[in-house]
Amino acid sequence: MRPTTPSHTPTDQDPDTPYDKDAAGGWGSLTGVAHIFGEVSTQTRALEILAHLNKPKGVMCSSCAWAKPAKPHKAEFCENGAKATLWELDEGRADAEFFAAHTLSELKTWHDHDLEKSGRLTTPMRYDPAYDIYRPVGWDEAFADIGNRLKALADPKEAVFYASGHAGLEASYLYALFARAMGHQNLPQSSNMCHETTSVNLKTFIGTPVGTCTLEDFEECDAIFFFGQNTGSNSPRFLHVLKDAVERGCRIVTFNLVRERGLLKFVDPQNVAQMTIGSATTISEKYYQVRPGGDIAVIAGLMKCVLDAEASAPGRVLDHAFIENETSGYEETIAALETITWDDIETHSGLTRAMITEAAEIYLGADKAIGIYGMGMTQHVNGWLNLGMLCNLLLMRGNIGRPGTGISPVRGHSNVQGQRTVGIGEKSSHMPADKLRALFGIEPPEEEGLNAVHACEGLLEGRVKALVSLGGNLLRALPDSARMEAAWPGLELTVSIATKLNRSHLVPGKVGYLLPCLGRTDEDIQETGPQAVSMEDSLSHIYGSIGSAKPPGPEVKSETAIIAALAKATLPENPRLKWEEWTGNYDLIRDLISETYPDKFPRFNDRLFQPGGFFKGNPARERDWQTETGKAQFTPPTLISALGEPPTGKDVMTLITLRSNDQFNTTIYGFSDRMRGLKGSREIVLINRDEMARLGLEEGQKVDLVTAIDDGVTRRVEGFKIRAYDLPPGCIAGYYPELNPLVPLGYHEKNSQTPAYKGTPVRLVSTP
Ligand SMILES: Nc1nc2c(c(=O)[nH]1)N[C@H]1C(S)=C(S)[C@@H](COP(=O)(O)OP(=O)(O)OC[C@H]3O[C@@H](n4cnc5c(=O)[nH]c(N)nc54)[C@H](O)[C@@H]3O)O[C@H]1N2
Ligand SMILES: Nc1nc2c(c(=O)[nH]1)N[C@H]1C(S)=C(S)[C@@H](COP(=O)(O)OP(=O)(O)OC[C@H]3O[C@@H](n4cnc5c(=O)[nH]c(N)nc54)[C@H](O)[C@@H]3O)O[C@H]1N2
Ligand code: SF4
Ligand SMILES: [Mo]
Repeated sequence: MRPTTPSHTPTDQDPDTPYDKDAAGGWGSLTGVAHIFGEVSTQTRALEILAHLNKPKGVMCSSCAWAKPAKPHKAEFCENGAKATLWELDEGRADAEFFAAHTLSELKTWHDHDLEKSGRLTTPMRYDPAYDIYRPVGWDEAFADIGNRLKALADPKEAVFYASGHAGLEASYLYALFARAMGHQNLPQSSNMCHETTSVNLKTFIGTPVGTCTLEDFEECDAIFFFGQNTGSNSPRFLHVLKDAVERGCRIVTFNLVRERGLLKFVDPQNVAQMTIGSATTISEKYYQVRPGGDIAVIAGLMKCVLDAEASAPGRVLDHAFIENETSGYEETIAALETITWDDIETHSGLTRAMITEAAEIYLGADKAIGIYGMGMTQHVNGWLNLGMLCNLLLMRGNIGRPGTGISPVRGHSNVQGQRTVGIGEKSSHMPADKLRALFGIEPPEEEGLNAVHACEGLLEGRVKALVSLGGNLLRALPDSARMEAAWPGLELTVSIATKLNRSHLVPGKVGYLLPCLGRTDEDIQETGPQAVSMEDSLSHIYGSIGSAKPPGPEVKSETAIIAALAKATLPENPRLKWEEWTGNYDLIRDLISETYPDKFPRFNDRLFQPGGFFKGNPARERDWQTETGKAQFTPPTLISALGEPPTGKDVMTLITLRSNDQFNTTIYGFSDRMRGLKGSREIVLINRDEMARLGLEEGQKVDLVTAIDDGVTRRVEGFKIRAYDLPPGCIAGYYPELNPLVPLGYHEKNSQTPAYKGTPVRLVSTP
């Protein structure tokens, strides 16, 4: 697949001032925001809306899922939050006139950046295959036709309802209810490509699908261990928490392939002294450039050091009482650990024993430690063992379920965790059957539904016929994206509910609808007046959010209203499914959420605007282990690497796909990866200089990348430029979503099917 080039010339927009050259935050982040002001014309109220971002009764940032503190700063947002907000407040319009002027074939030649930059969607559209354009359609006609087509499916299980983690809890609950009332739970979500490794495996290990930490833990911990999470780009306000922790003496150790700026040093844009005098806070006291998939080996080494320390000071290092009373599998785990040699550890981690011992000393010196991780751990074939090992390390010293300790996966989309909490998921446990029966008289499906990878397999095999998408850009986000794009037009029906145009909308099914919705910043007025929506953050706190911007057009409807109308048009009459009433008053939906999930959402409406959000609770935090054994589970290290197919042959490299701070997933704001000192084209391959010399490659040379997995499919992307970069040997890096055609659909985490976006074997082929 040949990449599309942007229709404009990417420029250098982010001159860092000299004193924060090497730090994240600071003036650099402010110029990043200014650049978005230049790119999209935004409503004059933009600054006022930003001033209330992430504050009670303001808008909750629609970008990442980081926590919103009870006592916010004056400006409680980061560069990315501002970008996402301004991008949504865009005054440009992709309206009926826009669509009349461009065929989908033409729009397919546009860059992702330019598609979204065409502005907010304003009118419901239906694809006209005769002219290859989208044409306006009335809402009533659209709802009726979609409803009829969903009803006409031979089996409701031929429908798939995808959700990206944006939409609020209210719309998400109705979506999950709609699917089950229709008779399926094919509810894949963006987390299937993200933290599904967490949802499935943490549940097995410690009995909770989410992290155990709250903000208070970060105020008490003595050490934080980071594995494969890029705070500076992906959850920037978390840097303030880390800075405060470092300043009170907490020690931070990071394992990452790339020397990511935010985790090295940080200039606080809220701190006048740091901004003007320019002393940046060192975040990671130790930073180790581990090899891809090398975290199992690293943690095996750390665990060995813990055992050595225990041998020197028996009874003083391990938390014996905790291991005895609260865990199972310890002996088997230690037995497996003992078969691993330091040679294996050094080879697979790329670090020396001395380095790992030095890091272990920090772990041993901490009474309370926290383990943090992100996609560097989850997006691997053996991501399950990455998480198993991190749990092992923490459990050895009782570092879960005590204040100041815990395991903390940093989640992505602003409401990705919450959508799962209110039923978006393929399992019956996501929306309890007894509640569905009692509240609505619905007999829900028992058969497990399809996750993202299984839905794609179903689509390739012709079992999946209709796809509804609540946000997102599935065709760009999925693995094997070129192969999936070829299969997509075989769908009988596609329905996309979206704010902005993206590549997925350009590949409709035989019947294709594009329905414009309000974003979170937009005012949402229904029959009973202005409505709030709500979301859950990475640390399991739930908040209300009220939009106040003028909607992009009179026809644009809220996500809640669109889903309710689709459900009403599809389902048989049932007086207990009060779609219209619920649309008129979202408080009623929150009451239903309380009734369906009484443990997590008691008095939901009363607590909607509690400063800092309300905590939904976490059993592992209380040492209530809801696992099969009723105990926290140690996991024997039966493998030494998280890679599925370690590179064989001299020319095979492990590909990791990265995101820049100038993108939010498939939304490309611009072409500057300021934090990594890269700018201009995104069609680049990063590789270290020794590997360049070994493979006979030169800076700027163009190469094709070909997947080195032999499953009968050729996967190739063409014309990517070589760029020297500080990476461990044996690996190359490039950007998501440009490189997604290379990742095979079947190459995924073993238990959860999370694609192995961080560990795909590929060959570089020089092109003339
Ligand atoms: N600006 C911005 N913010 C975002 C997003 C965005 O696209 N842009 N996306 C949001 C979403 S949906 C998500 S899920 C999160 C993702 O946020 P993160 O979890 O931080 O995910 P990535 O940036 O994909 O990769 C994380 C890091 O893993 C490292 N890494 C790769 N392989 C390995 C490995 O084998 N071991 C170790 N130790 N490290 C490795 C990479 O160098 C990278 O720094 O961010 C959210 N926030
Ligand atoms: N190679 C590779 N692939 C990856 C990853 C990787 O690290 N490497 N990361 C994976 C991860 S972590 C994730 S989460 C997925 C993300 O996959 P998705 O969630 O599917 O993708 P996004 O890019 O977040 O979706 C962007 C689109 O959402 C729509 N949108 C924005 N705001 C709203 C809103 O308020 N409402 C509605 N209805 N629509 C809205 C807009 O139309 C926009 O174009 O990608 C995955 N893919
Ligand atoms: S850290 Fe995340 S939630 Fe907070 S303002 Fe930045 S992007 Fe938004
Ligand atoms: Mo994600």
